[in-house]
This record gives sequence, C-alpha cells and structure tokens, in this order.
Amino acid sequence: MNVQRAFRTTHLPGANDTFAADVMTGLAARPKSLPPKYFYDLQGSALFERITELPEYYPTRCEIGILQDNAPAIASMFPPGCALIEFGSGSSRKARIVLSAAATVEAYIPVDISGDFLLQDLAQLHRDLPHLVVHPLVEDFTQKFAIPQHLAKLPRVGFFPGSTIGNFEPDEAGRFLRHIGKMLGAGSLLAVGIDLVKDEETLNRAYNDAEGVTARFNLNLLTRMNRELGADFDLSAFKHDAFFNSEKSRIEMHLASTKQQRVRINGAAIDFQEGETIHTENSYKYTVKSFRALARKSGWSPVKVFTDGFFSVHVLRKTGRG
Ligand code: SAH
Ligand code: AVI
Repeated sequence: MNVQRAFRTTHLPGANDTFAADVMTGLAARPKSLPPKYFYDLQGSALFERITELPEYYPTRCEIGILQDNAPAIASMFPPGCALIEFGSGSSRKARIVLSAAATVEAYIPVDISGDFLLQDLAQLHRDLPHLVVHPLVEDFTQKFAIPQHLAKLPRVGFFPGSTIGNFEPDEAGRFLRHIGKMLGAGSLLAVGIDLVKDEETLNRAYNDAEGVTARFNLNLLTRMNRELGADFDLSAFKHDAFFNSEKSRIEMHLASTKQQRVRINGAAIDFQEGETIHTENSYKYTVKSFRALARKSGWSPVKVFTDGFFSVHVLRKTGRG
C-alpha cells in the first residue's frame, strides 16, 4: 500500500529554511549548539531505531516492558471514543501496545517531524487495527498545529513516550507541558515516559555503545548539513562525545572537532578550534519526584506512575490551573 496516498497528511511548510536559519544561529553561538530535532531525517530516524535495539540502550526495552505490563490499566483511564495524540511517534511501536489494549480509542494521531519515516509503519498498524482512524501529522510539535476538523470534537488523550521530553531544558519541558495542556484541554489525560536518574556507568554506556551506532546517529547531523545545506563538513575530523553531567542530571552529546578547521555552510565560514564542540543534545534524567514536581508546576496533576526502577510512565491529568 502506498502510505502517502493511504493517509491524508499535513506537511511542514518551509522546513528547510528553518533548518538553515537554526544551523546558522546555533553555529554562531558560543558554545556552538544545534537543536536535537534535526537528528531525525529518514537516515537519523532509522539510526534511532537501531539504537533502541542496542544492548546498552535500556530505555526502550524498559518502557516497552512497563507498557506491556500496564497497558490495560492505562487504557482503562481513557474516555471512550477518544483520539490518542502521540508527540514524536517515530515507529509508533509503543502506541501499538497501548492501542491494542484500548478498543474504544477512535482515532490515533501520530505527530512527527520525520515525515518519510512516520508514514512507513502506519499501513501495517491500520491493517492490524482496522477500526481505528489513523491520521498522521508531519509537524514540529513545539509549534501550534491543527487537529483535523473531522476529529476535533473527540475527547483527547496525549501520549509522549521515549523520554523525548528529556531532550528539552527543564523550563522548556514545563512550557511544553503547558502547551500540550492547552491543546488537549482541561480534564484530559497525558501518558508520558521519563527516563530515571541511575548509576553513571549505565547512563554513560547507553550513549556510548560498543557498535558505534549512537556515534553515527550524532555524526548524521553533519551528513544532513552537507546534503541539505551544501556544507562541507569532513566527518572524519569530528568525533562523538557523550557523558553524564551529574550536576545538571543530564547526558550531554557533542561533536568534537579533532583539529583546527574551517567549514563552509551556505557561503559562510565557520571556524573550529581543536577540541571545540557542537553541543547536539541533552537528555535530562529525572526522579519520579522531580518529574511530578515539574508536571504539577506546569498545570498537570499526577494520577499514577508505573516504573521498573529504571524508567517510568506517568499518567497525568490536566488541572484547571494554568
Ligand atoms: N516515541 C518514539 C520515538 C522517540 S525518538 C519512541 O519512544 O521510541 C524522538 C522522536 O520525536 C523522533 O521520531 C523524532 O522525529 C521526533 N521529534 C523530535 N523532535 C520533534 C519535534 N520538534 N516535532 C515533532 N517530532 C519531533
Ligand atoms: C529521543 N531521545 C529521548 C533519545 C535520548 O535518549 O535522549 C535520543 C537519543 N540520543 C542518543 N541516543 C538516543
């Protein structure tokens, strides 16, 4: 089945202009940085899927285990006839677990910036759950986007797995929770996956796998700038650097220049000192308590948490307060 034709979708307008502008801003800043959402072109999304299979990358396995054990309990909290809106759905593998236990969900609206990847697995989901209306949206979820008119009246439940919220700064995460709250409406539910603080060795291993897949995922940002923005990054002159910053409770990922060099992008010259890095991602780790405090501060009240000690899935309800 041609998924492009099978589903009506909305596409990001002028996405490449935004990419170029964000790259120029990020590389002009000191320290240099790039927003992690740009990891996810078709190749980056495929590499992320390979990360989820790595023995060192525990978060996906842990969250899937939690969802498999608790999907009926989670689904029993959903209002009948609701629309499940997933933020950053990727392969939709986790939604499939929840949806299979939630026969009364009427529509599934996966939202992802990685358009080609998003559409890949949905035809199979549609075949497996034929009663379900599936309406993918290719959108940047940090921006306002419209729920399709024919689904707009359904009660809304949010799903934000993967600890993707950990890729925001904590104050941005709070603003994002508020933004989701406005979009879902008072009284609505949100199920959100949060990776937990744990021993540094486990954390460091998860972002420095032996096979080097995470390094390729990180370096793919350079490949993407070369292809889409005509940059001339020499991939052999940058190396993956990831470590746990315990003071900030986050994994930091960087691309470190192995020598002094000049890179050209869009006609501009960007200079790197030896050892200088581009900060490409933060992945904040919370405790159950610290995430609940963030949720409360951002207009959500904790209903229930499911955890295996490594990872947690929180069910929150939108309070009346902002
Ligand atoms: N939910 C999946 C995928 C997590 S990877 C899981 O738990 O395994 C993060 C996903 O969020 C990717 O699919 C990426 O394309 C998407 N994403 C990241 N930033 C985004 C943004 N600003 N808007 C929309 N999607 C985004
Ligand atoms: C999507 N996000 C939560 C992943 C994480 O763990 O921060 C992305 C990732 N980066 C390196 N490995 C995986």
